[in-house]
Amino acid sequence: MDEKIARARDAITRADKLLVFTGAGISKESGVPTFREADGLWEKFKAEDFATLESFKKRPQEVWKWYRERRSLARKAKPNPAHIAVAKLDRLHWDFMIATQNIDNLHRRAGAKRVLELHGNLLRSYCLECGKKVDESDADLDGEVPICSEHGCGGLMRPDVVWFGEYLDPNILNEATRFASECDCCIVVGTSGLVYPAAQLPYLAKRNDAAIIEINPEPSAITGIADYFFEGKAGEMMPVLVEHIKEG
Ligand code: BJW
Ligand code: ZN
Repeated sequence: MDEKIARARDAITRADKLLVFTGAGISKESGVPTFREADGLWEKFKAEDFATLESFKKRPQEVWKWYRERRSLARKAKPNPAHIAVAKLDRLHWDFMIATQNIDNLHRRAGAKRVLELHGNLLRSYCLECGKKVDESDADLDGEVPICSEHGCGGLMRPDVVWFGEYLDPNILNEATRFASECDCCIVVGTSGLVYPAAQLPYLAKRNDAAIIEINPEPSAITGIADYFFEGKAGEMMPVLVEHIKEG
């Protein structure tokens, strides 16, 4: 194990271009639930009832209630040692990027600056009619479905997240794709690797001969291409990997 840790650390330190790709598992130790585990969100809430535009248009009140609860949880949650270790890499590494599928804002709250939010941000909303974006406070009217405040618009506001069947922001996806295709080390933390196009990022990195390091308590769809798989919790393993890498 120690030898494996040393080699993985070495791959991180030597990398000219370093990508960290994260999923819900990195925030689990902060109390934010994952999706596809036995106690995950999709166990209680059907994805097609809560994470599609069609369901939102049919039942905006119910979908908003779900997102408000998740907002409140995300606001109360604190970055855990894994987010903090990733933010340390952001400070130390000159050519670095986090591509996260998470919408909980915890990477930024841990101090990371270079973050690509592939699936949006829970704390923002946008208008279905005119596209106006607002932060949480503007759209957080108690219990009501928020309506656009743009003069004369009155459109329905929706959470600024990517639902199934929706395109990811092309600028963000392109930047993540380019970065992954050029990186020489990719650390994959806490994702089942089942949701596309995000899940293609480690494969693009692998195609560029990048070292793939994965942290997950369970094997994922990505484990097959991992050079170093650390079977464990992000909050325990990530700080170990980043230990000894010196702050500048
Ligand atoms: C720990 C831990 C600890 C536990 N430490 N780890 C190609 C092939 C097949 C299908 C498709 C394809 N291309 C597109 C699709 C369709 C679809 C898709 O991928 N479906 C698959 C599920 C089959 N993709 C889309 O629809 C995407 N859009 C798109 O492709 O547009 C083009 C298009 C347009 C029109 C028609 C067709 C295509 C959009 C996907 C959007 C995903 N949105 C969600 C919801 C976001 C909003 C919200 O949260 O409400 O994003 S779904 C959900 O899954 C969320 C997550 O970001 C995403 C990924 O989940 P993640 O993070 O991997 O979590 P889990 O729960 O799956 O895994 C957690 C992991 O953590 C586990 O492995 C645990 O073991 C581990 N863990 N504790 C470390 N302590
Ligand atoms: Zn509007």
